[in-house]
Amino acid sequence: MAEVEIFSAEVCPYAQRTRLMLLEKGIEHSLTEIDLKNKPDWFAEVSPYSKVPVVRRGDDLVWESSVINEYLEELYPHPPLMPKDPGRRALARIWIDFANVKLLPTWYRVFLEQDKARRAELAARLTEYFRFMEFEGFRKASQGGPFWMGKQVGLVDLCYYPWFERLPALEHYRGIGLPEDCTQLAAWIRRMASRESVKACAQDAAFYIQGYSHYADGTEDGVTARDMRAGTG
Ligand SMILES: N[C@@H](CCC(=O)N[C@@H](CS)C(=O)NCC(=O)O)C(=O)O
Repeated sequence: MAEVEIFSAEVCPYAQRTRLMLLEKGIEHSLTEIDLKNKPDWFAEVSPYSKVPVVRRGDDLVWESSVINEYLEELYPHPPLMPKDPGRRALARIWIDFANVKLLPTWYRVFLEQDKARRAELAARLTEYFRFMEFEGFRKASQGGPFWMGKQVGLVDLCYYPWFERLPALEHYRGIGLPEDCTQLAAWIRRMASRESVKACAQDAAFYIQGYSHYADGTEDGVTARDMRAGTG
């Protein structure tokens, strides 16, 4: 029996963050797929927020993808996916926080918002965030390296990439793409897409376009959509 167990869902970008982490580290694990539209009764016992991902290891039950990935980084330090220097570690955490607190709530609200004027405001904010990531984030933090924190792939790359695999759904439903001047982010997406870990759990555009249809027509009523609408996601 594998030491680490992940409760996951194929559609879920947060779970993909942790699946990428397990693959990049080569951590042996077992995966239990949760049908988010029909969660088993026992799921409440392992997931206090009723969300994936959750990781179980011995007596440890850990949820929240960013917390899980740092937990795994501490337990399995090789290969290191965080910089050594405290200042650079802090910078990595700032960008992970930016994803969680700014980018992703706006991303989901652009899908969920049915009012066109409010949606246009959110779309403008999302585009501004993409540029901020390119010019204040990637270009500075990477110090000329191919990945977010430099030479090696790291936690920040794994934290953002799943949403960039889903960009075709954003373009399809909301006509929003990566701005043309975000050239380094565009190259980083291609670089990430060619990694073995990414290929091992990638899905195509059609899968995501189908997966986001209920977000786009406003009928999605899962815990995540409710949290994002309420500003608590
Ligand atoms: N902040 C959480 C978010 C996890 C999350 O929202 N997962 C979604 C799937 S992508 C989920 O399980 N939602 C349950 C539901 O919608 O009912 C994390 O980082 O792990």
